[in-house]
Amino acid sequence: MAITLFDLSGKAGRRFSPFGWRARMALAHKGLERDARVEPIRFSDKAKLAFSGQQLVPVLVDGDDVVSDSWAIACHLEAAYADRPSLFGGDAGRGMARLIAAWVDTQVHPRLAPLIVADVVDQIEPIDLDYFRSSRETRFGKRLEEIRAEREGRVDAFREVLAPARRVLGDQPYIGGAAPTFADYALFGAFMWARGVSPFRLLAGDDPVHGWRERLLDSFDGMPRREPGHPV
Ligand SMILES: N[C@@H](CCC(=O)N[C@@H](CS)C(=O)NCC(=O)O)C(=O)O
Repeated sequence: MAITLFDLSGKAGRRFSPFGWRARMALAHKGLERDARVEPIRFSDKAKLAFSGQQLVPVLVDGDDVVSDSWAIACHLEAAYADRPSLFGGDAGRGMARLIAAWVDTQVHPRLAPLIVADVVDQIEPIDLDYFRSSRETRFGKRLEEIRAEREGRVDAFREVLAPARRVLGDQPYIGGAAPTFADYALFGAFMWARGVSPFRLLAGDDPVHGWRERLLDSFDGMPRREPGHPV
């Protein structure tokens, strides 16, 4: 069955959506990423998503199924490709992956966004610049340049919010245990967003989260590392 992933796209097709990365890693986990067609969606292209009944990427089209929202995409893949490696490791794992995704959405992304959002303008097409600047300056209540100027003072808060992951990853290679699950991809998406747009250094080299990120960059034959991005 033909699979298409509608994913956010910047300059030269650079893919940096954290939620797009969750979906992309989930496809890779199921062995489907290589053959999936990618439909790049710029911020100004969102009318192309009208068929999905909403305006956000990622959207997965799998045969007759149209699935939007990265969590719904993971659940769809888990059900539709149940004979392939599990994304959750059962119902209990699914519940915990959902908690991790919710933690990333509500705690990690809000602390990460101010560190990197101003750099997105260098990675998007000119046609998207006005929309991006005005939507983000409204969201943050200040100019992108002001947000960037404050980031050195905010990086500690970002590192602190990773404390639960740091404690676990000091003892085991992945949040999922010996191998990654969707819980790992939920957090990893945040780092792929950052890597795709910003040279700002987020993690110290001796942070267990740094080592975990390295392992995931090398996963699936280095697929994430091959994506253009800043050194991390
Ligand atoms: N809950 C959704 C969130 C999707 C989302 O926020 N996507 C962003 C890209 S990271 C988007 O489409 N933004 C469009 C915009 O900002 O105009 C998911 O998990 O997929």
